Amino acid sequence: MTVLIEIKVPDVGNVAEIDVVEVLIQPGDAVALEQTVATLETDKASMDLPSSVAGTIQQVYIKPGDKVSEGSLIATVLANDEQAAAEPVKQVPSPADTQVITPIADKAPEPVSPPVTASPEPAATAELQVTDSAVRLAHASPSVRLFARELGVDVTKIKTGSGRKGRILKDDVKNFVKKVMTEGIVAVGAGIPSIPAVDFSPFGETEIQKLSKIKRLTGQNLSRVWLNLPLVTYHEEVDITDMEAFRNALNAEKAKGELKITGLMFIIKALVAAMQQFPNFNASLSADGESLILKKYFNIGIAVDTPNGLVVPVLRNVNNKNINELAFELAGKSEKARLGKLLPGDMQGGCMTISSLGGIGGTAFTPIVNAPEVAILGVTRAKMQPVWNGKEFVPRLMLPLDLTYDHRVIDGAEGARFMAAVKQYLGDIRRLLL
Ligand code: CAO
Repeated sequence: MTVLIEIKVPDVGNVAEIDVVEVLIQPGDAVALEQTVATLETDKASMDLPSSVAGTIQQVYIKPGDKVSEGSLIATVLANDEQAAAEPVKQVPSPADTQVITPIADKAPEPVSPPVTASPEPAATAELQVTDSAVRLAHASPSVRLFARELGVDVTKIKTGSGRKGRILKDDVKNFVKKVMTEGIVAVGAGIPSIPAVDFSPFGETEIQKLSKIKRLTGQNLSRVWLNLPLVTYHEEVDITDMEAFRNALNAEKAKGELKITGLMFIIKALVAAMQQFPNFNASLSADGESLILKKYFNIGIAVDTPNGLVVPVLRNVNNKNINELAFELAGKSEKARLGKLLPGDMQGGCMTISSLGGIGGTAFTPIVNAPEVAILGVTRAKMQPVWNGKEFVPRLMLPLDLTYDHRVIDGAEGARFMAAVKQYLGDIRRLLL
């Protein structure tokens, strides 16, 4: 038994006239399921009509340039045996059958005026599965769609084409791929949509200023970290009244012009003492995320603000250096940084970073980990505060600290214990000698 199936224009959403752009079949052609048989075009979109039946084209009723509408007959297909078996209606007997229902060859409808289907039941008509709204279809020819498919591009993601009526051309597909490859380094892996470009001119005058190379590289690195690491920031306040008294006494002993000690040197020492106590903070996660690489050296990166952007020179073997040596080394490296003279080696090998904004101000912030390190310490401005000592409020100099850590490596409790240790060291710097 053979089944004759009619391919008709489906409901494309109240469009009176649809242009036939391309006809891709002719009588006698074998047609596969989902194979495009024609391209139609409305004012708003172009649509490929995939065949929902596999078989042999028996008759074609349209040609390019024709105008059709919903229900117009496109072609008739003699369905293959498997489909014929599944098709309950509109059966056409094979030559061996005696009971002729529809003599296909004789009764084929005239191409110019497609007949109403002999079998009105929906199951008898293999209408093309386009979509229920032409507006949602991408405006591209079958060859462009094929090209896009070969490159793994979903054409519906290309919003408008550069062809007539916004038709998507091969070049649009190529440009789309180029855009994804250049912008996608950061965003596409995570499937994050990019921020759309905005024309600011309606709002006022603007000026374009190129970002420095340092800013561009820092930006890429920070975005990568932000997207890859689950970051937690923990805030703490540390009483540095005694430490500050000692620091002032030290500086008072210095001759005029001699390098002064800032509180940062004590923070560096306290940080390393806490890292020795909590080795997970002096570590990096292996690339496969399966193990922790514990470091036996203590190098601290210091974020330095320069006219060209942020750079992070590294102070090496901090555990073996005293406060004066650290002050001298940081002064030299931050000067080099501001003059743009740091060498790559000056910025490598850090174990943990300190970002100190204390000289500027602030009460708290959330620094971003300098991966592959697992934590960073933020510092903002110390200020006198009334602190309850059990009997009375006393004025104490309180230093706000912010610890951001990679939660894959550091647990919340571990982070809090680490900061409690830093607090203890800075609260009583004699403990650094223990
Ligand atoms: N609270 C109060 N005062 C502070 C302080 C704090 N937490 N930290 C520093 N100060 C004081 C210093 O004692 C110094 O005072 P005097 O002028 O009276 O001596 C003054 O602020 C300036 O200090 P400094 O910034 O020159 O020195 P530092 O050792 O504290 O910091 C450095 C050195 C290189 C870290 C710093 O100059 C710098 O560049 N900071 C910016 C880092 C940055 O941009 N981080 C952001 C990264 S995230 O985008």
